[in-house]
Amino acid sequence: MLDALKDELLSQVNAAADLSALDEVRVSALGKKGRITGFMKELGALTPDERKERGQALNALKDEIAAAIDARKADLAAAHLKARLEAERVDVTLPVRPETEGRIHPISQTMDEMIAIFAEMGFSVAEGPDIEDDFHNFTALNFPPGHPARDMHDTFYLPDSGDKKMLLRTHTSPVQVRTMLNNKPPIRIVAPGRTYRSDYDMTHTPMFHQIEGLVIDEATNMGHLKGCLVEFCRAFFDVDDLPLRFRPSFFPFTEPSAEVDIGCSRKGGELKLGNYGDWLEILGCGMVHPNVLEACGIDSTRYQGFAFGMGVERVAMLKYGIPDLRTFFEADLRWLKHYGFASLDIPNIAHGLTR
Ligand code: 2U9
Repeated sequence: MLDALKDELLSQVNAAADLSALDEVRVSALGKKGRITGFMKELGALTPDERKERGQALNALKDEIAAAIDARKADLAAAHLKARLEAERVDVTLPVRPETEGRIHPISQTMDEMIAIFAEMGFSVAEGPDIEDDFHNFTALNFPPGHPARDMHDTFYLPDSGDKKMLLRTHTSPVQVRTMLNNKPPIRIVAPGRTYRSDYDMTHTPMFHQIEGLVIDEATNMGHLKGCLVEFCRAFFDVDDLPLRFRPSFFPFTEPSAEVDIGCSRKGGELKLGNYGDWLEILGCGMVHPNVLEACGIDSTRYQGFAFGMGVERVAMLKYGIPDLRTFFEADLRWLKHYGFASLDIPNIAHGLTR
């Protein structure tokens, strides 16, 4: 009779398809109300001789079933692991999935190129807030009261919030003002960033980018200004003999002031940069006005310096042949794919500004 039970239990153990089915077999055989346990309980009613013989047989059966359960458990665990390894296998030899690769916007690329050139000359990069107050954007820069740039039509003013009139900076010059107020000369910085003017047509967008430079020291003069800008333009446009022309101009914050043209040719409707007799305006500059130095806490009898500014979109369009200003801000992925730059192509004077 125990032989029949043994065969039945062993076939149940071997038929158990998973760990929970196997546990059910264990409970039904060896649990508190299990069949083998049931026979064990009946031993008390037997004579000592019968009990000894029956007890040994039941113990042997119990051990055998328990061992069969353990063996089946190990088999199931191994099969489970094998199935997982099969299902979760990673083929490391597969080629990588094609990732959509981002591009660097021409504005960022152009600013990085300019910064690389100025960094090589010893300039540091300075930054400041886009939201400014009237003092840092206008007053400290010698804009007289009633100057048209202060007009609502030219500047984005924030809703009146009490003591200070806040606005979106119309140039990055307030960054230089803050630098002068917080640092002692010598100062040698460039300030790249977003600027805002209430303007929208073919050649103006309400937000655009500038990079401005400022050098303040005891004997800084216009020769330094010229040398710096000649070096910059030749490196940036990659034309070794690029001629520059300084035309007298006016800005409230510089005296004397100049606008700078670079040599070009427009023959056949095609623009070429170089010594061809024609001229193209590229940036503005001048010697920092003594009123500006004083407003920024610098002794104008001891220090003087030069400043310059240029529009990033304008030079990016020129250098990379981008015909329409407004496309810069349309976030058109096809445009960015065409005009954008590879993300690891970091501008560097030694290795070329772009590959
Ligand atoms: C301080 C003192 C002087 C910055 C300067 C220009 C000339 C200039 C324009 C070029 C095209 C702005 O983007 S644009 O419209 N800029 O012509 N900017 S000098 O002079 C400064 C700046 C800060 C404290």
